[in-house]
Amino acid sequence: MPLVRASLDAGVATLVLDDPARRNALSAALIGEMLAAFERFEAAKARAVVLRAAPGAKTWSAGHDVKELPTDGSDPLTWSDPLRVLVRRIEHHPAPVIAVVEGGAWGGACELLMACDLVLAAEGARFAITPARLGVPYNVAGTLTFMRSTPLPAVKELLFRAQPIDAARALAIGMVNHVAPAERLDALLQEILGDILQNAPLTIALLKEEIQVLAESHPLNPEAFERVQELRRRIYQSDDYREGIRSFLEKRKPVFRGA
Ligand code: YXS
Repeated sequence: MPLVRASLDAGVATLVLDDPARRNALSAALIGEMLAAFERFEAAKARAVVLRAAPGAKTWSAGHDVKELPTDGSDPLTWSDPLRVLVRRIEHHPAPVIAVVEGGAWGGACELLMACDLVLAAEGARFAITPARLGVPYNVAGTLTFMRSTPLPAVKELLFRAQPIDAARALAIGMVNHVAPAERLDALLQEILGDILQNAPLTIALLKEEIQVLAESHPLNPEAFERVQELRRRIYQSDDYREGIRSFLEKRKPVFRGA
């Protein structure tokens, strides 16, 4: 049973997350199907990609598949982690990726949205960035994705509180481009696609890549990077990290002890 539905119509690709039983958790299997779809979209020279869940979904995506987060002391968010691969694929896809969000976007799903070029949210959509809720030491590139798309005070509040915010608040802090009633989202999407499809695709692809390259250009001292990686290692090898994952699997609140 496919976990995503991919289609291409009049130059516009659509990718629908379709694993409702697991609330569209970004498992390696689901992400593998998304990556294959992006390859097909690029080969077909799709002028835009629309990324959405099934209309009316209560959860857009529950984020990284918690059941795939390692508790053996290895880094849970490495360069080759499927979510990291997907974020980079979207950031460098040579056409606009437009997310249409209904329901909740949790944790890594928020990073996925921030990697998209535009985000259209239904009024009932909610957004939560949750590493602190699970005790996960988010990785440097992922944190930079958050920082690039939302002002620091808002990012810190989202990260420290790990609580969902509504679409109005997400719009106010610049996390999403537009908020509309769910029944108006498709009309808004068509308006935006209509403008994009009238413009030069090569120029749009170049502008997107220029912005990405400039946004990624970050003078990070190797010593500082290694120090942060050491801090992360202490966390993913901590009791708190194991407790965070265990509490999720046991469907109970975590008890963090700072060790
Ligand atoms: O118990 P069964 O087998 O029916 O499965 C349940 C959940 O275990 C499963 N599920 C997930 N499985 C793996 N990874 C997930 N992230 C995940 N989320 C849910 O889906 C089945 C239905 O879940 P249930 O009963 O809770 O559904 P609900 O409708 O009552 O609630 C939907 C949610 C999304 C509000 C709830 O499932 C939830 O809070 N999920 C976790 C959201 C979250 O904290 N995501 C962050 C994942 S970790 C991540 O993205 C980053 C690494 S980080 O943490 O650093 O941001």
